[in-house]
Amino acid sequence: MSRAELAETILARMGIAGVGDGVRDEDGWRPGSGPALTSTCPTSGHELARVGAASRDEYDVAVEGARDRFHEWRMRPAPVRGELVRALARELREHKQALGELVSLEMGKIRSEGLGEVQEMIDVCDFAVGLSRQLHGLTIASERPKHRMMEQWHPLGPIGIVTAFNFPVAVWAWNAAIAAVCGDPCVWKPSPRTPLCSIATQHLADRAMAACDAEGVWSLVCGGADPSRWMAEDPRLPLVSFTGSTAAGREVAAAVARRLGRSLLELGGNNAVIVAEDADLDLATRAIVFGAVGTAGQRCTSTRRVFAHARVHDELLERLRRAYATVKIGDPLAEGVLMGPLAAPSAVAAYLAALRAAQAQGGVLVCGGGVIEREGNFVEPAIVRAPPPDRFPIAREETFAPILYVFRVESVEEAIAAQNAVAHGLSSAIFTDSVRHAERFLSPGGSDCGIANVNLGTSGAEIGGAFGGEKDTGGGRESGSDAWKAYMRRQTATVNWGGELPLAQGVEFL
Ligand code: UN1
Repeated sequence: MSRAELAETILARMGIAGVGDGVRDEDGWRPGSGPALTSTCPTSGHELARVGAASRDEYDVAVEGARDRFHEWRMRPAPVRGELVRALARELREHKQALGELVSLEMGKIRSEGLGEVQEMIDVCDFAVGLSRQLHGLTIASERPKHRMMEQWHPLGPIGIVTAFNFPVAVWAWNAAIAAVCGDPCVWKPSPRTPLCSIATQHLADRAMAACDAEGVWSLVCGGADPSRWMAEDPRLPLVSFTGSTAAGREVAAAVARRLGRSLLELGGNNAVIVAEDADLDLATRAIVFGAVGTAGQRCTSTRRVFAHARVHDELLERLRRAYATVKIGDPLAEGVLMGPLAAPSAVAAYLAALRAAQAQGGVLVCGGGVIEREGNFVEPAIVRAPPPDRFPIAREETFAPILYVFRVESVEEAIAAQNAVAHGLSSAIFTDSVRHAERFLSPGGSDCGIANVNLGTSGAEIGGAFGGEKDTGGGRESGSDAWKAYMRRQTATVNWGGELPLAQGVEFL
């Protein structure tokens, strides 16, 4: 069976036929009349499908549809809005296997990670359904007699969601599930590399919307950079949630800021693991291998750097080398495979260029470094023994590939400083059995990242916490905790239930 036929078979299992249409608005599916997108299988290099991207007019229709729906949706009680998300979770549970396999096929992550991605969607839906009964404000003591002051959270408006290839469906769900219960319809612009995943997900969303009389809450506009720019510049979208590169995020943020809109940015990371002298090396090794090799190093949370204490450095490096030798590379849907292909030939080129730079700057290749001779974008996961960080600028860059730089340090203090000395600030971890080291790492002068873990790796966060990071990661927070507040507008409301009109600050007037 060809890969394109396999895609068709998986989609058929989900009850989906004919996936050329790249636009889904309030009125249904349309073949986008913008430039066609080609979905290419990273495992074979063969075409999976062609999808028509949205033209500007089609994009406008989708945004107008979301606007129309907003006026009704914001007035539905939040727990009733939650029913839509519950219906989506039902669809996702039913089709978890097929959608997970489609993610593997089109994006290249292994089956278990594809299924994990769909599970992450289900989890955030469950969270959002509960949240729909918990969207709460404060009551605040008023200085004026017989006055009540309170804070309420209202729906914000239609929002734009731009997602990346590496989590082609989960990141939409983080935004779309929370936004929907917050009262905001969403227009989704997925990565041009993974249109099939987004089309399949939208079909499941269609069924949930049909069951809840909610057409137009979730719509889809496939496309490349154009629809992202349209969203960024579009005053009809008070919030744009953008996941992608720091360079692209900067453009989006600037364009959104020019119109005084809100952006929620999730722009990658350069994540480190610190291994202290008293670390459990077994745990550390497993966590580092999953962090660096999982998803072929193409998570924004992937582990890219290790700072190992001199006392454990050599042993850790040896354990990593041995563990890397057991990693089976190949078809991400095949049994036992732990690493699939990179997304595209350009990613293979970036991998090779980074390794060339690493070696030119004094890094020593411990293992990997080669391109695998077969169809598709396969490389070997690489470990590089790194010279001191100030002489090794390549490690300050995020290369979306399975390359791990291992540094030798003399203290946790030195490791924390080196860990923080990069532009990004997404995820971080320390392996230690010392309370002092752990607390030092978690203190205000410790890790400067949005995520800081003790005795677990940098990737694979759960949805219950707020997800995101600082500095060049963009500062946004998505998913759990109170990340919902980004999708709502805050209103301070004061009610005078007395017969006088006292003014605040004791001002006398009239
Ligand atoms: C991403 O790579 O864009 O924490 C998201 C993780 C996943 C999400 C990654 N839950 O690795």
